[in-house]
Amino acid sequence: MKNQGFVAFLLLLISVNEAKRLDRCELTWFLKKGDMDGYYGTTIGDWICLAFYGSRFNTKSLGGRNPDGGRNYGIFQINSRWWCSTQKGRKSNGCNAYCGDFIDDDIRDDIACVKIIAREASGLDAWYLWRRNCKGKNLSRWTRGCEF
Ligand SMILES: *[C@@H]1O[C@H](CO)[C@@H](O)[C@H](O)[C@H]1NC(C)=O
Ligand SMILES: [Ca+2]
Repeated sequence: MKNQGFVAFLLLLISVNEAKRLDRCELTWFLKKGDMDGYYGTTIGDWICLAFYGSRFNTKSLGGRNPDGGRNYGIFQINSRWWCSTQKGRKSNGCNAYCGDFIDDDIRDDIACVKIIAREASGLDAWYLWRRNCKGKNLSRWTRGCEF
């Protein structure tokens, strides 16, 4: 695990600065680590693009009420109507998760959940934000310059 030092470094940076906003390359690193590159036909660029338009990379982003009654949580804007429970401490819905865990600084569980969503929906079509802003676009700029 030669990357462990780097993770510790990132976590330290995050906690020291109480930063809620990841930078684009940090997010790329977490996505690659989560094996998101090519996952159900998706690319890293798709996920970065979604995170940008959904939250501006803010891990604590919480959206307003959706027409379906849910709210969108965190950097990937996960909808509580379908994927997590808003009841404190209770884990339920598609990701068997508590929505509050999607607005903390640790995005690994968020990534695990969006993988479930991508698997069930065969990609990112579940996200209106992605369909409107990212689908069919040239996404190379989202990962440019981010090599680890
Ligand atoms: C996407 O844009 C980049 C740079 O802007 C370009 O090099 C690349 O060829 C484009 N890809 C496609 C499929 O158009
Ligand atoms: Ca989280």
